[in-house]
Amino acid sequence: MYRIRPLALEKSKMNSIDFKPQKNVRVLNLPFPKGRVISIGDVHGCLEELEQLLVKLEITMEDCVVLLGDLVDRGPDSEGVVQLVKTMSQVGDVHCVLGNHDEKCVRYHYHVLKNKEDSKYKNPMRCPGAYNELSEPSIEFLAKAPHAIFMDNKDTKEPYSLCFVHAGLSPALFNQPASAFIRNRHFTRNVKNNKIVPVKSVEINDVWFVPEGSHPWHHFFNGQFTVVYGHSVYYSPEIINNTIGIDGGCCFGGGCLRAWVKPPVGSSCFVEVASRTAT
Ligand SMILES: [Mn+2]
Repeated sequence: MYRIRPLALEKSKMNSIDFKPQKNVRVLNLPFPKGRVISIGDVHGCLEELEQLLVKLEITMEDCVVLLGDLVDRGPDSEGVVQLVKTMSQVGDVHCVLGNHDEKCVRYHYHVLKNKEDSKYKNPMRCPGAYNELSEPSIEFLAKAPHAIFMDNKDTKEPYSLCFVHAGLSPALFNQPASAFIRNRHFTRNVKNNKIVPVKSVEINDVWFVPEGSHPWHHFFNGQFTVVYGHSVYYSPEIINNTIGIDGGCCFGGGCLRAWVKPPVGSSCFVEVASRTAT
């Protein structure tokens, strides 16, 4: 049986900038493509919207497509989305970073496999929503997804380097643990030592609350490259401090599935399809 390590060790090659990933962080370095760089926000099982967006984008073999993770959960067809992305990645320059919902299914599966080996082993997790919909090959595909994808503009004519992550980068700490790439949200400045530290948000009746004086991670970001991320829903693109948040909340009613499109020359733009889910 295929063994899945939730966070497999892989040596990173991301040394050319001030970014030293920890050893269980998977970083994929990609060259800038000949064609466009196209990044797509959280799909969350919304297969129809993904298909519609791909048609609208008229993707060619020269384009590089990066999905920002959270392919699964919430929407109607998690397995269909993973299968489509997997097939695309086998034929074209198509990649996907790991999202927190994807990682949860992978981690749950790890415990299921341990339980199969030893029936006394108790799975400590609750079964994630999408887990029972997913085939084992799909879970294996998600398990291999990198935490970050980096395109270095060194020795190219590109004006900036690009980093793709699901949730974000710790503003003052690039050397962040694997879980931060897929869960980062709010930070605050610690008044005692002036350090920027993550804060916990609390969910009450579907509304998330954060302590006063905390801000999304990208408000503190000062990296010398552009970060494109998903995870936090913005009904119009969130562009601050070299960061671009593109999750349009497709799986929630009234949102959209959004792509950020950077052509080889000229300005970038956004392409959207409306969410099919009613509000
Ligand atoms: Mn997420």
